[in-house]
Amino acid sequence: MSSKPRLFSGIQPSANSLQIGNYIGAIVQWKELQASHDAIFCIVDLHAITVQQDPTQLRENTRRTAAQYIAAGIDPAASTLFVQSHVPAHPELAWILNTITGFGEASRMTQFKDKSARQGADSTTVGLFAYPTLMAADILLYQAAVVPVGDDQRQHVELTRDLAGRFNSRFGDTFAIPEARIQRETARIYDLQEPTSKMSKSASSEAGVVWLLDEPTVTAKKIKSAVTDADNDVRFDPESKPGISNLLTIYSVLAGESIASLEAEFGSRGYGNFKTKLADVVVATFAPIRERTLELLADPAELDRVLAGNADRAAEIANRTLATVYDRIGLLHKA
Ligand code: AQP
Repeated sequence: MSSKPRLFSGIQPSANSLQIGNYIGAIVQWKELQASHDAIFCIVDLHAITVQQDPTQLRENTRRTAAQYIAAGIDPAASTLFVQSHVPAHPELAWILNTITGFGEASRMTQFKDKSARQGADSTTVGLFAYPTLMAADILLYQAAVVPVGDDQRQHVELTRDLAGRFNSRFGDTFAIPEARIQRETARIYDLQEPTSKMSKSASSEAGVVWLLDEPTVTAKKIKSAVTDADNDVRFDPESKPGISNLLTIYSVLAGESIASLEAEFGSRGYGNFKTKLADVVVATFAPIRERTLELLADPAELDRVLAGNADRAAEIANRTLATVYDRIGLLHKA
């Protein structure tokens, strides 16, 4: 077993491309942490089906998500990169956790409240309500110490910690208590057309979302059409200048330059010049990832083989934890 701290994180294959918020909020951290951690990265397809998915599209999106992880720099030989539904211990542990989760505490999850409000009561499922306990199972099965996520997932990791502590005190020490790791400055990338809403795969309008697999010309056009305020001063002020502040964050992460130095460089030279340079930076980052993704997708059998081998590695760890859990709660061993 590795002596490095264990890390777990995942992304839903809920669209045919990731968006740059997923990259900046999650994958950038994953890449930094994969050398110093025993890292497990999951494509959480069972989470994706908590909202309606087209079956053919879901299968395709799952491969596309895997290919984007690898193309963006996740190494499936060094880290464990697998598809959630390939390891049945995930929904099995989630069921156990459902039985120690209060209805009230699950009802307080803001992501559920937001998504269910957007969808309306009739299309909101029990699966969406139980999303956080499945996420807790994902993390706890691997005894993960660290969970790098964007800010929107903070509350789910808190619930995971509560459930782990509750299980441990009721049934004896079983789970490691994980820590969320949230990069504060990049925790939330906002929609380019609605800079007070999080950029999201399920956004209602395409124009505000930059997809990793967008053609470079499309990416550049979206950046240049991003909503900004009228005063033309490139300054970081999320309260009164959310649009330009969001663009500064994106520029800073992708170019590895501080916000202060970008303000000094672009300050009063106007938004047009800044947006043109930012479009170049974004295209330079994502064009090679896009090309590599398309290459990987050209050989789906090889991709499936890599995912299957990684799922076996993941299942070995997950099944050990699940067996301990079943034993602790008193389920009868099969003879
Ligand atoms: N806008 C964002 N800024 C920073 N981080 C973000 N993440 C998502 N959007 C942003 C981070 O990406 C990881 C995986 O997200 P997910 O796909 O599991 O679920 P999500 O957070 O609900 O992402 P989306 O894109 O909004 O998907 P849909 O629309 O399907 O719900 C997480 O670490 C998340 O914090």
